[in-house]
Amino acid sequence: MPQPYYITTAISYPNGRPHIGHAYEAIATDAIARYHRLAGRDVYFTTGTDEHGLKMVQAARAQDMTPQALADEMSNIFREMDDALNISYDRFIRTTERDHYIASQAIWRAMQAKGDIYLDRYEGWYSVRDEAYYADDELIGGEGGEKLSPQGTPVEWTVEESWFFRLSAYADKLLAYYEANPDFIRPESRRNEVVRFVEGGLTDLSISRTSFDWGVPVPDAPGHVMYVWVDALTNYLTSAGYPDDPARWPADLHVIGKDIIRFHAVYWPAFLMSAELALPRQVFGHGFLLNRGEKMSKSVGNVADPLALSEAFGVDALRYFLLREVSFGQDGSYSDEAIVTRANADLSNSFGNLAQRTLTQIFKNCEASPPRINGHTEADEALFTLIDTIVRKDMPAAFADLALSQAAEAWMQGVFACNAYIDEQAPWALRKTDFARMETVLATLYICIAQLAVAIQPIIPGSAETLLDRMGIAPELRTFEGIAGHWYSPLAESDFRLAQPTPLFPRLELPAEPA
Ligand code: ME8
Repeated sequence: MPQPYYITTAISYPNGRPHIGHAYEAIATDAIARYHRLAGRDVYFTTGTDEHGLKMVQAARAQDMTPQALADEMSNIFREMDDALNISYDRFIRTTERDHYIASQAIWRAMQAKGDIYLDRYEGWYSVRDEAYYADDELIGGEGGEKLSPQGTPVEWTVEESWFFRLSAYADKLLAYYEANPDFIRPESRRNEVVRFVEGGLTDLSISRTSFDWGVPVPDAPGHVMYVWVDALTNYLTSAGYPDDPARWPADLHVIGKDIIRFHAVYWPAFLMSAELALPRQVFGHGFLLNRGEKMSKSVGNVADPLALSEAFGVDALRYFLLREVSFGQDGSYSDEAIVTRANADLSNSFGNLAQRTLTQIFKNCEASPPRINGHTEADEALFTLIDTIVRKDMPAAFADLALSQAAEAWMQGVFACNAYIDEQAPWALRKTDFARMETVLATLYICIAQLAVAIQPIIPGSAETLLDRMGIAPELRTFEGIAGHWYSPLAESDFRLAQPTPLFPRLELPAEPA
């Protein structure tokens, strides 16, 4: 039985169109999911939209729509973005779906049965944008002296009757859990931030609202809907089949942005402990994407549309750029120039050119059929050994450790080595002097290129597939282990013939208008 692996993104607020930060999270999570599939696991990958809460009510009102209509329209656009970016999700969950109401009410009842939920009055500073209450000493001053949340969003003094969750009872249990599971929160900087926050003591959490009705109804409490974060976090359980058959639970990895680490690494495990459910194995807080080093904001007008970027540059150029350029866990910056420069250097000039040169020579000189190896030299052996190490050791280890940019970097080392080998061996010159040696050189490159194409599938799945199809590589060979051990035999069927090769990654130009 393959080992199960359950991975999730955060679920996005569909109060507006997706931005590049949403695309980044989906792409990074997809690469990890695809890596685990290649490594033979039974992967279950979920993403979706978080449709309740005051933020949705207000965004809908501003556009004279119902929250449901806004959610329907925007959720579709998020799903279209995922499809356009080749995101291999197994379920796209919407929190307005029926099974999600059932799951949210079930976890509520479980926490209530534990004695962790009580009714009280709430007064505090509430940020609609963050959908969160803040303590007075957490607030910061704005430019005009107004009070702002730690995220810099406006807050309002709010008073309401509310159900509370006894979060204060969980501080010690959480700290013990972090201690016993040092990898629960990553990267290290996020873990330290969470531990410091919990060590400061936890206050009980207001978990219902009476001022609007766009949410999951609290069981047996007319007039109360759940605080949006209670139902939002529960999406991971809903998708796992909770409460009837939570066979997919617990999650192996929640991939989220650094701004919502507290919800996932403090509130969520406390809810789960209260409901006596298993905790996710890991929460990874990735960094933020900045536009040329600046925060994206609608008012500045520098919010890039991921669909426009992928249309302008190609899905795989965008995916490769984001995963190669941004060290996973750190903030990163993007610009049209940076995408074009990186994609041209690595994909067009290095890998694409290597494949094009090799396949064209096989097409022209070997009757379009991948040649056999006729004996081998030390140089061939050295290249094989290097590519084998990269494909079977370095890249899987980097992916498994969520070091996505390192996986891409290791791959590029392999591409460079192949390019150095082709220049040194000069198969075009051997054609007249030593045909058998030319065949060996081209066969060696053919095998190495197939290996590199297999290993890079998590990052650029579409282009890797196109190349592997063109090269006649059978589907069962397209895994880390499947591709290994074929050094001296051609990988394609003997009657396979290459078509006339065309460039896999045409060189990109900067668009006249920014994408
Ligand atoms: O937070 N760069 O939704 P959301 C990188 N519904 N990542 C970014 C980003 C940026 N500039 N901006 C946002 C929510 N993100 C909640 C989550 S989960 C149970 C509920 C990330 O639409 C952000 O950190 O504001 C989050 O992980 C995801 O995009 C959705 O953000």
